[in-house]
Amino acid sequence: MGLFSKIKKMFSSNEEEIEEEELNEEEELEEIEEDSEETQEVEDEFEESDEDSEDAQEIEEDSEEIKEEIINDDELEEFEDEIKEEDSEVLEVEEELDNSETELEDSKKEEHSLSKKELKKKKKEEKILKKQQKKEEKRKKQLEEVQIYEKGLTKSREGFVSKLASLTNKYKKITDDYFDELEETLIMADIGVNTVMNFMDRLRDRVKHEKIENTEDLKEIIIDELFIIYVNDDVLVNKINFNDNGPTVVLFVGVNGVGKTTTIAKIASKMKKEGKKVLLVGGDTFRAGAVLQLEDWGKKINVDFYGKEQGADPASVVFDGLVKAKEEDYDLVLIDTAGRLQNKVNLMKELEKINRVIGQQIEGGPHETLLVVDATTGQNGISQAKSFKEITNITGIVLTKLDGTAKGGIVLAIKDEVNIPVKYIGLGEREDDLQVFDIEKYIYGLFKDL
Ligand SMILES: Nc1nc2c(ncn2[C@@H]2O[C@H](COP(=O)(O)OP(=O)(O)OP(=O)(O)O)[C@@H](O)[C@H]2O)c(=O)[nH]1
Ligand SMILES: [Mg+2]
Repeated sequence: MGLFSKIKKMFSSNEEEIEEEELNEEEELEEIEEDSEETQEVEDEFEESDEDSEDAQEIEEDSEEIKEEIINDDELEEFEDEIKEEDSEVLEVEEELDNSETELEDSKKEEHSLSKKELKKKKKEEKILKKQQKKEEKRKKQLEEVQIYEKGLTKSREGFVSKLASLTNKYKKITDDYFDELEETLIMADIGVNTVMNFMDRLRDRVKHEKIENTEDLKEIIIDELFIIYVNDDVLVNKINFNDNGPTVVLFVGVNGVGKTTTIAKIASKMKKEGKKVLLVGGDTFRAGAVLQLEDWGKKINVDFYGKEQGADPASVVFDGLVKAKEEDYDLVLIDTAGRLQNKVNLMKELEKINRVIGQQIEGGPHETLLVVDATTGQNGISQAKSFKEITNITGIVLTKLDGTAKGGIVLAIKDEVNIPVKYIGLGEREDDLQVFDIEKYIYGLFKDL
């Protein structure tokens, strides 16, 4: 089975699995109910034994009375027989009493072990319930995430994916013309010329070796090969590298207008929801209004902000912000920077200075330097990634505005040509429109209709 088939199966078979599990859990619950019926029976028996012992007590009291009467009246002989009878009755009752006492003990023991059993079952019941709730939440979250990908990638799906589909319809058989048009379609989708060239070579090889003739049979192989471009033997790291000893510092870089400030707000909002104490630092003192924009976001999402006036030295803002972060025990510091400096040398010097200050203040910092790239700028975005990689150590990419482009292929190109993992994707302008990048959900969201 191809990779894509596996992914598709994973997301769509989720429901069946859950139904089966729910059936199993129902059976377990029935068992528990049967057990508690058993407990009730033993409890009833226990009550009956109690009644028996009350009877025996009464008889004993009676015989005491009779004995007293006899002594008082001195009519021993007359009552001798009666006494004997009574005595044997008492003996019988005593025997019965003994029996019921051992029975009582037995049932007490049973009752004890059953109540233990009962307790265990109860705990199990609670555990099952909790498990069910957790599973339900997880399923809902996954479904929601997949839907967000599907929605955010609508334009790309309608763009190059539907072109791919019509290509399959147009050429039933694989021909040179088909390959040419496929190549063109992929380049138009911003996968990047180099990536497409390598991809086409691999595809031609597979067609030859696996003797594939129909374009229909090639569809899934195309998706698998695109997937392979991204994964490319690497361990996929989409997680933020958190600092265990003190605040984690994340620096955001990128040219102007790509979505740095918005992304910082989105990540801050997400991390706050996860329980982290977050500080925003307004390191973009270059552009008028930039400091205020970040401060406003802070107010909106209820996250603290540190900043100075426009024109202040960004490195000094960062310095003071980190002093505050250490003193007040922040978990996460997100630093905004200016994208627009007069030239590359200036930008490089500025970033070097900021990096130095961070490293001096917090060991191992910055723990991440995320380059923000606007997906709608296509190949220009790839060039930006290449330039930034030369001037500073980029650890991950945030690809914004994927909701606004029909060229979702840039995700594949950026990984293949720049070899930096995409860690987050932006799928809208609101604070919730951010997703941790997941290649499987991405591929599913893109090709589910193919
Ligand atoms: N549709 C869409 N719009 C986005 C996304 N991310 C950011 N934007 C919009 O892009 C515009 C620029 O975003 P900013 O966050 O100000 O970009 P910036 O990189 O900080 O810009 P400068 O501070 O000028 O360098 C704003 O209008 C945002 O709402 C996204 O994922 N999808
Ligand atoms: Mg900004």
